[in-house]
Parts: sequence; structure tokens; C-alpha cells
Amino acid sequence: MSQPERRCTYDPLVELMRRFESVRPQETAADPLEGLPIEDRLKRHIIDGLKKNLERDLEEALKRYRPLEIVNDILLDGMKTVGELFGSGQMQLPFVLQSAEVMKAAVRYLEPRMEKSAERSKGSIVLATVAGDVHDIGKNLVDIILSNNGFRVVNIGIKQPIESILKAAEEHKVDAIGMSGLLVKSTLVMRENLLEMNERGVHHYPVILGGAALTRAYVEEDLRALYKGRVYYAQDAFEGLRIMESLANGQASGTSPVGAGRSLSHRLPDSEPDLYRFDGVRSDVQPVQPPTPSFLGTKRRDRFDIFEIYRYINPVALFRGQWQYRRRPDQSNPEFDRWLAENVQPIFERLQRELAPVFQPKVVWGYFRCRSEGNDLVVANPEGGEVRFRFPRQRDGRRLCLADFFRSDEDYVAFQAVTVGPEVSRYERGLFESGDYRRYLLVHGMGVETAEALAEYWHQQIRKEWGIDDQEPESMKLLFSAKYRGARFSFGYPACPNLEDQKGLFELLRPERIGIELTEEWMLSPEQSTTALIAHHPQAKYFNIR
Ligand code: B1M
Repeated sequence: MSQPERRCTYDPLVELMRRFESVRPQETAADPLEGLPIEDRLKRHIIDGLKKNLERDLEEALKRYRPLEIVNDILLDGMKTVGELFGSGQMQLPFVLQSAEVMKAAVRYLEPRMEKSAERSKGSIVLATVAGDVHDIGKNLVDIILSNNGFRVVNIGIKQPIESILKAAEEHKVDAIGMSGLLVKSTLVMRENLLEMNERGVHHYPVILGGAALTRAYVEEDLRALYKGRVYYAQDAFEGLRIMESLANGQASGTSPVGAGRSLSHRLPDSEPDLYRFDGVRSDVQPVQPPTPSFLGTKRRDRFDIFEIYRYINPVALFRGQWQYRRRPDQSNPEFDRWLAENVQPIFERLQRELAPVFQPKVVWGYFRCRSEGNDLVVANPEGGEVRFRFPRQRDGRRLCLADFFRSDEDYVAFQAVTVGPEVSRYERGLFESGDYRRYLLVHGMGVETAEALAEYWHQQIRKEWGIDDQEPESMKLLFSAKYRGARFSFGYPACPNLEDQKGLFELLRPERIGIELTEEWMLSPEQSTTALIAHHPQAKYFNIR
């Protein structure tokens, strides 16, 4: 990692966060745990995320307890309190992760002193992101929470086919299987995996499924009806933990009575051919005079002032979405905003400086002649040939279809592909592997939102270059609500759900020139990259297909 690291004996970020955090005492020169019985002191280490004097206190506990007793009866009790504080909204996720860091450090210290035969885990699980899916962070958060709450986790990584998952389950003799995935397609892969497990007669494994594209009903009704074993839906890492706890206690049921499942209703929008078939009825979108771009074809840029891009980071998405800072139940909205401004904004500003050398923003963009044909958009490639995109049309209501934002005789469309480079993902992986969990979450969030910010920033540059910047919003808040002329559509989102359309975009833009590759599963590498089609039509706005 090329980031210049100042050597400190403490983590200044933690200091900063602590200075204002009411839940936790400050780690100062004075020992805040002094005078407490050793059991309480160790629990406070975990709950308050304090590493200072941890080994000294573990040594003291070892005079009275066996290492396994310390883990199971004292430290895990601390983690239980952490889970409860998080559940009741009194502890924020970054602090939960910091407690997990201390737990990991304590277990690492005690492990060599444990008797070899001691089975110290409460249960075990293989965790994997399913085939075709590259999303890592959700699964890794589940790993952190489970492994630091006494479970043995075999985390086999991303893009894992069912063969590898089952092989790992057998090899490591685990009690359960956890599958993760954010893509719509992953929900179908999970279904196929369960059918495959039925087929192979390995349905003795309870399966836990998680990821944004799943719904509770899909898992607990549809998938439960088809899997011969037990299957559970975990909305977040803590629900995963609760399920593992109940499996360990023999309390989880996870099966539906025969015939209780609904029909298999979970379908991909792009698996519904009707939505793509043009029946001659367009929406109410009126044709407009297309603005002529200043050039046709593509350009690239790889020099940016990263601080200019940071200005386009949506703090709500970063603080609440990625870092998951939540309003405490006893806080009013203005109090929470003040709390964020005092406690989280400084972390954000500090990370901007620290991560500046890690980001390598690059952009490729271009303007093309195009025309609409029913549900299709046909784009002329100046280097020869045409690229055809087919979009779904709303069945009811306005019957919108993305193609309607373009004239059927002659029009123009822009495309962009942006990346903040591979280094930030490499850096965050190192943080995860070394157990620096809190920073892992913070850096990942910065990576995601800087990629989003670059897309927002470059879309604005395109509007300026194209001369359609007559409706620019006055504030960043309005910019984040897309209050400008035209719209940016990313393939994979509901209005243009086919990830395969990335192929056409790659033909037109050739983002390989700035280091963006398209994987076999139509994902982008580096991870923190996005692509988009840009429409100039004043009526163009994001819409859902149903
Ligand atoms: Co994009 N993206 N994205 N994206 N992105 C999704 C995944 C999408 C669902 C959004 C949507 O349509 N509403 C959609 C995919 C839809 C599809 O399949 N067709 C999508 C798309 C389309 C895309 C692009 C293709 C868009 C484009 O450029 N054309 C593009 C592809 C990028 C690539 O290929 N590399 C893209 C890009 C990006 C960003 C770079 C901007 C960014 C970062 C992505 C990344 O981290 N790799 C991003 C983001 C942030 C998202 C959303 C908004 C959030 C993902 C996230 O960070 N979640 C996402 C929509 C969504 O999830 N709501 C979306 C936080 C994470 C901690 O949660 O992983 O769900 P999660 O894990 C949770 C729980 O689900 C649960 O516990 C975890 C922790 O609490 N859990 C388990 C998960 N697994 C479990 C297993 C268990 C138990 C619990 O077992 C025991």
C-alpha cells in the first residue's frame, strides 16, 4: 500500500471518535477500568473496544480461569452485550466492529494457551458469495460478527459455485452453510444451489441466505417449500447470529409445513419477455429537439483533483448507508444531525486526506448518434456498426420505457464509465485480513461513495459539455435528488435491468483503456466502478418498471 502511514502508538481515528462518543469511555493515560473485578474489566474491554492493557488483564484472568472459560464465560458475554446495545440502537456499527477487533485480539492471545482438544466453537458455518457475484463486504461483516461471537467460520470468498461450497462444508465438517449475494441473479443461483443440494441428498445442512436482492417471503415461503432441509433468511449479520445461536441450541425450525409455500413467484424482470415486446403503444413522453454534442465518439481523462470529487459525496449515503450510523432512540433528528456533524464529519474529513493517494479516478465518456425503435435504442458506433439495447416497458400507468426518451428519427445519447481504481479494494482487503474491522468498514464506505461521487461529478461535466446545464440545482442536496435536466441510467437497475447490456456499452466506450474490465458475469473490475447511459430529455427521470 502506497499510503504514507504516520507511525503512532495509538489510532488517532479512534481517539477522535471517542472524544465525542457518549457510549464509551476515553482511552486515556489513566486506566478507566481500574478497581473493577477482573471479569468486569475484561467485559469492559470488549464492550468499550479497549485494547490498552488487554494482555495484562488476560494474564491476570489466566491465574483463575482456563483460557476457554475466559472466552466462553466472560468475553462472549461482553459480545452479547454489544449485540444487545446495537440491537437497541445504542451502539453504532463501527463500534461493534471495534469490539470485534478486541475480541479477536483476546482470542489470538489466548489460543496458544488452550488445550488442543478444547472445542471452543459454539458451532460452525461455511460462508460464500454465490457463483457470478463479486460482493464481499456483507459476507465479511457476517464473518466478523459470527467468528467473534464464538462460531467457527470458513469464509471461502466470492463467486463460489455450489461444488466448492459443499466441498468446504464437508472438509471442515461444518454445521451450516451461509450463502450471500446482492445480484438479482444470485437469488436464482441460491435457488438452484438448494435444488442441487436436494439432488445430492445433502440437505442435512441448514442454509442461511442473505443479500439485498432477496426478500423474506421468497426465502421463507418459496425456497423453504422447495428445499428438503432447513433454510433461513438473515436480513443482516445480527439476524445471522441469532439463527446460528438457535441452531446451536437446537431451537430453529426453518422448514415449512408441506404445501405451505407459495408458488415460485420470484422472477427476474429480464426473464419476462412480455415487458420487452413492443405492442405499438408508447408512453406520453414528447419528442424534443436534441442538443448537438460538441464531438462524437469517446474521450478519456485520468487526472483529477480528488478533493473536487469528494465534494460530490452524498454524506447521507455515506454516514447512514455505508457506515450505518443510526439515530439513537433518545435522539431527535436535529440532535442526531448535530451528533453526526460533531463526531462523524471529522472522520470523513480525515479519511479524505488519508485516502487521497489510494484513489486513482479515471473516466471514459462519449456521445453517439442514436434512434429509438419501439422498446429499442439503436446507437451508431462511429468506429463502425450499431449497438442495439432493448428495454422493458411499464405494463400499466405511464407505460414508460427508456427508449421513449429518444426520438425515432435522429437523436444523441451519452455514455460514461468511471472508476476509482483497484488500490482501495486491495487496501480494504488488507484491513479485513489483519482484523482492523472498524477501519475496513470506514474505508470500504469511502471507496463506494467516492465511485458514486465520480459518476455524479462526471455526469454534471457532461451536462455542461453538452449544453444541457440550464437546470442545474442550487445545492448538492438537490443534485443528489437528480434535480437537473436529463437522467443517468445504470444497467442492472430496474429501468434497464439487463447486466448483459454492459457488453454494448463496452463496445462503444472501450473502458479497458482506463483499466475497467468486464467479467464473464458482466461485473466490472475494479470493484469500485460504475457505468451509465445519459439521456438529455427534460422528461427523462428514473422510474421503476412495475
Ligand atoms: Co451496485 N448494485 N452496482 N454499486 N449496489 C446493487 C447490488 C443493486 C442490487 C442495486 C439495485 O438494483 N437496486 C444492483 C444489482 C442488480 C442486479 O443484479 N441486476 C447494482 C448494480 C446494477 C450495479 C452496477 C452494475 C451499476 C452499473 O454500473 N451499471 C455496478 C456494478 C459494479 C461492479 O460490477 N463492480 C454497481 C456499482 C456499485 C458501486 C461501485 C457504486 C457500489 C459499490 C459496490 C460494491 O461494494 N461492490 C454499489 C452499491 C453500494 C450498491 C448497493 C446500493 C449497496 C450494496 C452495499 O454496499 N450494501 C446495492 C443495492 C443494495 O444492496 N441495496 C447495489 C451494504 C452491505 C454491507 O450489505 O451486502 O446486503 P449486504 O450485506 C448485509 C445483509 O444483506 C446480510 O448481512 C450483511 C451485513 O449486515 N447478509 C447476510 C449478506 N449476506 C449474508 C449471508 C448470511 C447472513 C446475512 O449468511 C449467514
